[in-house]
Amino acid sequence: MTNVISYSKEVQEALEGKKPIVALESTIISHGMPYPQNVETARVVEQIIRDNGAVPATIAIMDGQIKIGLSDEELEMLGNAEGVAKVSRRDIGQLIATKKIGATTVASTMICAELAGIKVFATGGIGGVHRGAETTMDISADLEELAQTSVAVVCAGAKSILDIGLTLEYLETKGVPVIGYGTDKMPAFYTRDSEFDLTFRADDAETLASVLKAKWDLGLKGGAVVANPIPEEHALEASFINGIIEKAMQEAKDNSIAGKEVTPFLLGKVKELTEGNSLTANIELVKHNAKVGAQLAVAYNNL
Ligand code: PSU
Ligand code: MN
Repeated sequence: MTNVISYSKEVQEALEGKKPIVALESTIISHGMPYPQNVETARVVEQIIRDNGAVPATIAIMDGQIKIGLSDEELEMLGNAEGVAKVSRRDIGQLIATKKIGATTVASTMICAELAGIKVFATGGIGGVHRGAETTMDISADLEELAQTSVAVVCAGAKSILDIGLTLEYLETKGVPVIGYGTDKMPAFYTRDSEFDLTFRADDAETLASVLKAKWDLGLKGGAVVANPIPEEHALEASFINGIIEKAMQEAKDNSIAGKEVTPFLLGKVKELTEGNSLTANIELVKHNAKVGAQLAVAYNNL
C-alpha cells in the first residue's frame, strides 16, 4: 500500500510526531469554486488549520499516487489545469492506474484519510440524497462512505440542492451520527438552519471529540457528520437562495444533466445566478469549518 500513498513532508512529520491532522478534499478546489479563488481559499484554509494547532492534509490523486498533503504547485495545478477528474470511491483505482489528475470528493477523501490514519476532515458541504431521487436514484456515494469509513466530516450541512430530509433519513438508517455544532437544526450550507431537527448538539470541540472516541472505542465503525452552521454575518437569505436553487435545478433538467455532472452543474449555476454572492458565503463557511476541524483534531488528539 505504501507505494501508492505519498505524504508531504509536513504531514509525514505530523504523523510521526502524532500531531493532530485535518484532511481536506480537492473536488471543492477543482469543481466547487472558480480559479483563482479556489486556490487562494485552499491556501487560506490550510493556514487556518495551522493557526489552530493542527496540520492540514489536502488530498488528491496525481502521477499514480494518492497524495496526502500537496505542494503549492500541486494546489495550483488542481485549481487551474484542464480535465481534472472528480474522483469518488468508484474512480480511485482508475485514476491511480491511468496516472491522471484526480480531485477527491468527500467519499474518496474519507477513504484516503482513513488509510493515512487521519480522523478529522473539514470541507464545505457533503453530498446527499438529491431531490427527485425516488425516480433518478441519485444518492451521493458520500453517504455510503459515512456509513463505513471512520472519519469525522466537519461541514456546513448539505445544500438545499439536495433533499435534506431524505439525506438525514438515509444517514439515520446507516447509523451515522449527525451532530449539530452549536445548533439544534440541520444547517443548509448557505443558511444556518433548515426545518429539520437534529438529535444531538455539541457546543465545544471537547464534547465532539469525546462522542467520536466513545463510538470508535466500541468498534462502531463509520463516520460522523459535524454540522457547523455558516457564520451569521455570511449567511444568505433563505428565500433568495432557494429561488435560485429551483432555477438551477430546472436548468439541469432542461439540459439532461446526469451522473457525477449533476452536483458540479448545480454548484456552477447557483454561483452564476447569485453573481458571486454565493461564492463569498461558500469561502467563509469553509474557513469556519477548517477552524472547527482543527479544534476538533486537537481535542481528539488530547484524549
Ligand atoms: N457540495 C458542495 N460543494 C462541493 C461538493 C458538494 O457544496 O464541492 C462536492 C464534494 O466533493 C462532494 C461532491 O463530495 O461534490 C458530491 O458529489 P456527488 O453528489 O456527485 O456525489
Ligand atoms: Mn450523484
